[in-house]
Amino acid sequence: MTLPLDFSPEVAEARSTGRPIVALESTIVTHGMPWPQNVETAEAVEETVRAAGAVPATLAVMGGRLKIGLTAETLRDLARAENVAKLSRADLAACLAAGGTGSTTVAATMIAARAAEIDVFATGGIGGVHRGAEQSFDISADLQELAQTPVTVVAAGAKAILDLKKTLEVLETLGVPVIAYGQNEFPAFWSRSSGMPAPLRVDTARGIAGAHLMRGRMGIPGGQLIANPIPEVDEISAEELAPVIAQAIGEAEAQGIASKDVTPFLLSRIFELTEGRSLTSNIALVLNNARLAAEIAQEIVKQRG
Ligand code: PSU
Repeated sequence: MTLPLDFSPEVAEARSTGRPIVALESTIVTHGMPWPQNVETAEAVEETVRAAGAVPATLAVMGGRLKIGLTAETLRDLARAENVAKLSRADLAACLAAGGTGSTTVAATMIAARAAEIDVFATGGIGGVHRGAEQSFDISADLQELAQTPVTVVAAGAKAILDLKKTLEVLETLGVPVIAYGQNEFPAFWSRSSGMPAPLRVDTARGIAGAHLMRGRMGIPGGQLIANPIPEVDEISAEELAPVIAQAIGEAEAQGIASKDVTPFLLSRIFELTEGRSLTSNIALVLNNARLAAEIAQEIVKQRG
């Protein structure tokens, strides 16, 4: 039985001509940003990938089909829809089998990208170990996915709402290469600095592509996390954000927000508490990641020969 994959005309064309493709996720659209900035950002991210010389493939599940590349109209419908399922490794197959619709998180997008033979994926920030995980056990499935699925994920680090130290520890345990791009420090999503060194540093797309291909040749399962710091002009300092994040987390606890709802709740509260500045930064960092992902995708095509 073949997989229920539908390639958009643009992606199908890129596949047949061997052009570089960058996968993009859809949970950031349905759960990560408010309307209409969510669709505006998704369109700008696709344009950025094109301008940087690759082809964008935004992934989502629609009516039991895994869409590899969405039309502008479908993207708009998805961005506007309410109560869309947020799919991860655990529920992606069940949703497809039931003919359902849902957006893909980092974990689900990695699985889908691999099924569609796409090597590189750009997002904002991966999920990770939530603060207080020693009590709640709340750890994103994104980390396990990075350990299993051979896709290079470009993100601005892990979201600063998380416990970044524990997130790095788990990534180390799982053997996931965490590569900071162009700096020694692991970036903290809205800020360039987390106070923690990244385990690895690579300064070129060429080097990142080379490491990706070497892992494949060696048969090492799993992907790479490329931690690309937000541009300086767009960052919000960690000191400024700390009390805002603490307040949002306090409210989430008081309201009993749990599991998949935690990250969307925190992002939306931080948006309100910073009067929209966190969203402006989030958009800037996603565009920055899209550019780097397009360069890496091109390098992979070049080096594969
Ligand atoms: N990047 C963003 N905003 C987001 C996400 C990434 O800038 O909303 C999404 C991704 O889909 C990621 C998810 O997989 O947040 C993490 O959710 P959780 O912590 O529930 O695993």
